[in-house]
Amino acid sequence: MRFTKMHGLGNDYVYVDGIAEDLSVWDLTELSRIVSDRNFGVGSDGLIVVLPSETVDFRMRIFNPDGSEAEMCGNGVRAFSKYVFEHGLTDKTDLTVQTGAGLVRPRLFVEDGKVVSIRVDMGEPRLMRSEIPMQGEPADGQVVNEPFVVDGSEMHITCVSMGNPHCMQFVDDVDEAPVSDLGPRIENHPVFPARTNVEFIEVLDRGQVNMRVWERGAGETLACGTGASATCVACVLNDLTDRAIQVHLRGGTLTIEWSSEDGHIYMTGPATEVYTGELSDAALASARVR
Ligand code: ZDR
Repeated sequence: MRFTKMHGLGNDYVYVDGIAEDLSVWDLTELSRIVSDRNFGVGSDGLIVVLPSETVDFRMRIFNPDGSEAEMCGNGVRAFSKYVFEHGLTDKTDLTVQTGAGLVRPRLFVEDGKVVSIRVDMGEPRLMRSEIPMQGEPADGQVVNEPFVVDGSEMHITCVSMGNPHCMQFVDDVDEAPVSDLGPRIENHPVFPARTNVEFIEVLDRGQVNMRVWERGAGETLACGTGASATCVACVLNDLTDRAIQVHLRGGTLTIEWSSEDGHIYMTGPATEVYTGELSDAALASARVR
């Protein structure tokens, strides 16, 4: 199986072209566990599969390193767009991609045949508690700066869905934030029936924040595009920043805008191809279904 390793700000994924490869012989859950493993596999924050779509340009599926399938991935969809353009699957620079979170629309900025930056219309954030999804009342209300206790630790959380769930809190200093301690406990807390991604945000000024993320099914990663998008929404809902901000992540910076015109989130940032390789049958043996 051929694959391509790509990343957006160090949030890295193994890409497999499901248009060229017959993926029906593979269990994609197990395949993601294998390729994501940094010792026994390629090493990544998950597996992304490029698929044809009957209605729009392409379909993207994303699997976490633990094998769970997620709805959407912001860094992943930027790298996906670069992949399909530079590997000759399309010559369009305005794409529509079907994801588990609905349609997203990447715009590619190309110089000398290379995609140097991608701006993605991520659609509208979903703010209702039931849409996160999160248990509690009122199901049709927003979760903004709500008191929350995990194993005796008290905090205030703001929750937003970008098609995938995000639970955010504001901290004084992201370097001191208990990401690997609280992250997994919030991720797996029973009030989040689909589990959740967890973000720690330090507001620098009305136009910039630092953010660290604990990703559902993956652990701490260097960056998260849907998390940065949700962060912008959380900052605006708490009146801590303007609607267009720079989100500084461990792996670099994303520009996020929550448009007051159409209510959509626009995420802008780079993507990088690292290498293309071939996985051996022996490494993939446990993922073969026929
Ligand atoms: C896939 C994900 N771990 C989840 O389960 O929702 C979220 C990852 C999002 C990804 N890093 C991004 O949006 O860039």
